[in-house]
Amino acid sequence: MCTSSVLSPSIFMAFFVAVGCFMAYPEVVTAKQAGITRHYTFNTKLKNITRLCQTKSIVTVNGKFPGPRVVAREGDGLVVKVVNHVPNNISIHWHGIRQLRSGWADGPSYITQCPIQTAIINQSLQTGGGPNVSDAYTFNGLPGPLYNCSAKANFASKFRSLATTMFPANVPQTVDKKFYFTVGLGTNPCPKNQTCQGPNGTKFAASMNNISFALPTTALLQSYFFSQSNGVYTTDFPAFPLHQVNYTGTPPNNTLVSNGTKLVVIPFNTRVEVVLQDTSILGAESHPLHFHGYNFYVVGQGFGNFDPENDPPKFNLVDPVERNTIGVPSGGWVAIRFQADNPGVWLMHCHFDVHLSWGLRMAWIVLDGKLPNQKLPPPPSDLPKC
Ligand SMILES: [Cu+2]
Repeated sequence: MCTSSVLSPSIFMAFFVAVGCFMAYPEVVTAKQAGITRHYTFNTKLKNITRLCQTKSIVTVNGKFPGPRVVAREGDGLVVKVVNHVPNNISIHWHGIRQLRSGWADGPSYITQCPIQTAIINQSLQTGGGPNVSDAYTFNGLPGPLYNCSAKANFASKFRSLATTMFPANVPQTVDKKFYFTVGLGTNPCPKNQTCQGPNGTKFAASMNNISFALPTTALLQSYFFSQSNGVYTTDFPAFPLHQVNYTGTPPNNTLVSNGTKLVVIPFNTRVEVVLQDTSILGAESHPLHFHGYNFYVVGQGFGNFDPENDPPKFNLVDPVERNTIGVPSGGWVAIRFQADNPGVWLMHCHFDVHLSWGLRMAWIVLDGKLPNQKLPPPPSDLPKC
């Protein structure tokens, strides 16, 4: 589980579900058993936790950090009742659950739902400060022994899919639509009568294709479903950067980003390729990009700028790893492929809290297919209100 205080004023929590017996009994993967429904209650509350010789008040579930284990068997239903005892708004997202046609339960605030409002009436703890940057990213609530160490040898890059009949790698061999997204840092002008801490007195920003994502005040999925996009979002997120430069070379003098709530629209079942390109603007950095609603295949990666002539022939279309989060290499690129078989509105974002809050995110609209089971169902009656 990881917790973060990023989507100020709401808190975004990501959980990992332990699928019980998956490893011990691989036959559950193929044996389609009728699932049961399991009920959990999550009371989010602040608790003092000591890590790295510091004690901090952090958001916990049921007073536990790491959070409680959620156990389920494949095919089970899970009902998690979240009661928010923290003074901030909160939303909960599940990594590893694809949310097939269930985007209403995906979690990210103002993308697929409005956040869960606080059950605390007196909001006296509002500090008005900027985003809190995490001191450390943790596994099971503990920072690693080599914190601040950036290992160059990437063991995980050697992983492959099994690509067997039982565990196939359904990599799109051809694609219908190609995208090239830059990911990186930039600046926004400092508002008048304010002092800013960013480069040359500006405000730090982060962007995809130089667009820093502006969060709407109503949830995108709702606006889309009820055809009320007017004034909420536009569908003109560019497939390529509008200004082409040497993304990993000497950075341009103008580091300004543009700001907007721009989305990409694709038809159901489109076979998509996205090349995510890091930029050296205000420093090259690795960005862990997470895509909601989908798993994708990592078909290629490299350093420097992606070469559309010479890199694609080297793609692995046979047994690439299937992921929902991928690190865009610092000063490099990564190419992913997926088939858009899950209708809805899906967030794609850097998982570094500070980059996310600076706008390193965008969203995809995947349209309904023709068949009844290819359409996004209506929202549940208990969807949180803004
Ligand atoms: Cu990032």
